[in-house]
Amino acid sequence: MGDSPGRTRHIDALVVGAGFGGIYALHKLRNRLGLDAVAVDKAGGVGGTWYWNRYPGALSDSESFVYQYSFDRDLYEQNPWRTKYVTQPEILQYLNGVVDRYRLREHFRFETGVTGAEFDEDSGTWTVRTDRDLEFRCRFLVTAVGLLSATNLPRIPGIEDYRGRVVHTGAWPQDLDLTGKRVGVIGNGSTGGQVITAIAPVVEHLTSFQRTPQYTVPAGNRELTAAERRSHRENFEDNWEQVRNSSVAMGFEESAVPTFSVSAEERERVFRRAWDEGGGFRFMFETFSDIATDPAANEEAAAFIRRRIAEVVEDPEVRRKLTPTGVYAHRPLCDSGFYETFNRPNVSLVNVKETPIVRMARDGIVTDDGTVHELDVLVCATGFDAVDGNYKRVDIRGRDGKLLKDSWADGPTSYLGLATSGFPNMFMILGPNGPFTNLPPSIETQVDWITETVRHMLDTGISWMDVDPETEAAWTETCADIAGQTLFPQAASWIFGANVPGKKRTVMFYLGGLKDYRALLAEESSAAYPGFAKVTCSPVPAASGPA
Ligand code: FAD
Ligand code: NA7
Repeated sequence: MGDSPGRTRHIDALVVGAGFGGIYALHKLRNRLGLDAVAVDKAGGVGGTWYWNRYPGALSDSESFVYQYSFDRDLYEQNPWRTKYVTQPEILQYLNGVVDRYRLREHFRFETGVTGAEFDEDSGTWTVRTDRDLEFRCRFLVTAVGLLSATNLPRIPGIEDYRGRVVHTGAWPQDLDLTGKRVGVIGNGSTGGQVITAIAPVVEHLTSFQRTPQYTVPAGNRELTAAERRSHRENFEDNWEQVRNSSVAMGFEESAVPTFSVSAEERERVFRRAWDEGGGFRFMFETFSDIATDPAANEEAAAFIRRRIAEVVEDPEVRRKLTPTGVYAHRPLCDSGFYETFNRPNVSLVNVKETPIVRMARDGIVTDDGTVHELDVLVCATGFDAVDGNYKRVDIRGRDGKLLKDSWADGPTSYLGLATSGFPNMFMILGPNGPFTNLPPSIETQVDWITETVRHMLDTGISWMDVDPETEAAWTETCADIAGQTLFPQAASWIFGANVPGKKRTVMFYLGGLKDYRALLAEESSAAYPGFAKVTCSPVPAASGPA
């Protein structure tokens, strides 16, 4: 883009992030509103999650026909995905194709991290600093910084003495080949499950360090039949209508049948069919209506999975360590042979609650029974400082110089996951207390709403809009109320910020489903944004205006 060092670029809108959210936001702001919009990402290219997470086995757990954009039927029809789920290289290629198709590439700046942003009330503009000796002055700041993006690394004493390599799955080095190596993997969530299953056949030895056993069901990945692919294309409108009018937006009808309204034999049949067909969300939400809300129903599903583990895992001690006992209330997982992997002779399992990691030595991990687990590479599949992690790493100052970090000291909040009080014209994609769903349809919903809101401001001469603090507090309460009606808060997961040491446990999602969420957004915009204070500066700062 030919920016000279130290230059301030005056633009209409800055988008931060080049994942699903940032790409679509840039497309809408430039190609629909005709704004001078630029996007930056600290990554070296497009893709967000799918740029960073290049670990072996990286795969979507949303089904491919809904893990993509729906805003352009032609784009959808040209998409060549042939399997039930999609791999990281395929998604990365798809997103690069989207960027080229809509002529967006020249408007991205990569390897450019945003370090700070400050809002000026008088001019109604944001000044955004980067690590590149380049700053932006813009009216609209759209943050698409990712909710599973800021990596969470375990703090292990002596890590600096270790002479092997330490990697996080969310920052996977492109040159790493694990073939024939002794590899340790800390973590057994969605990512840990994928990487363990993928690398076990190629490494010399794999040691899996697990803190909490997980419930996971088969993914059932397979080639889609020609009839399925045709049906996805031909039923485009109906499928996406169904997705937008569902709760988790995964492309299936959520069950309305309570677990105990059917006989024990029927329950077994339904669970068995879901197990054989595959899919974590299907197992939790397509089988019965109350697995995520009723403890007894939840236990029925959990017991079914425990019985399958007992059938699969041969060694009684390994089986005991792999078998979860608590509530089934993490983000539902699916896998490509996770439990079977622990029958391999080159795979061992350490339960780090029973035998904690005490330190790292030159050659590997030392556990408190005195064992040195010798490792050439340590893989941390330890997840993310989810939702607000990337916001806390940037110095964002809103009205009266207030720091976002301080504003969120008791946990991140927002109105509708889109905006937070005191930070006018900063629109978040997948901000705190946004919908908990398959994410592309929620991202599209939010970007469409942001685009219409910006259009409204341009049309009506509003300079900036700021969420009313009471509206935000009410939304936080709504999200807490809904979460409280589910079993999800009972599991210590990233959904509630419970996975990072020292992080305050709090509600971070709207669990009311995409259908209701979309209705709330429509209400807010059709009533001319009652949840926001609106200010007109004099003179109104110039923007390019709608094309
Ligand atoms: P991201 O794709 O995370 O992009 C955010 C970008 O912002 C990053 O590239 C980052 O570098 C950049 N950024 C952050 N801070 C700054 C800064 N200060 N300056 C500059 N750039 C910055 N969701 C599903 O719905 N289904 C799935 O199957 C699924 N599978 C997943 C598998 C993995 C391994 C992971 C980690 C996540 C998965 N997700 C899944 C969630 C996934 O993150 C979303 O689906 C989606 O990709 C999010 O897009 P995004 O654009 O909002 O954020
Ligand atoms: P998750 O789901 O947060 O899983 C992280 C895993 O790492 C989990 O097993 C954790 O155990 C474990 N962990 C984290 N820190 C430690 C330490 N310090 N010691 C031992 N074990 C640790 O992250 P993922 O990347 O798997 O998945 C995140 C989302 O991305 C997923 O839901 C998909 O949407 C894609 P714990 O359970 O906390 O005891």
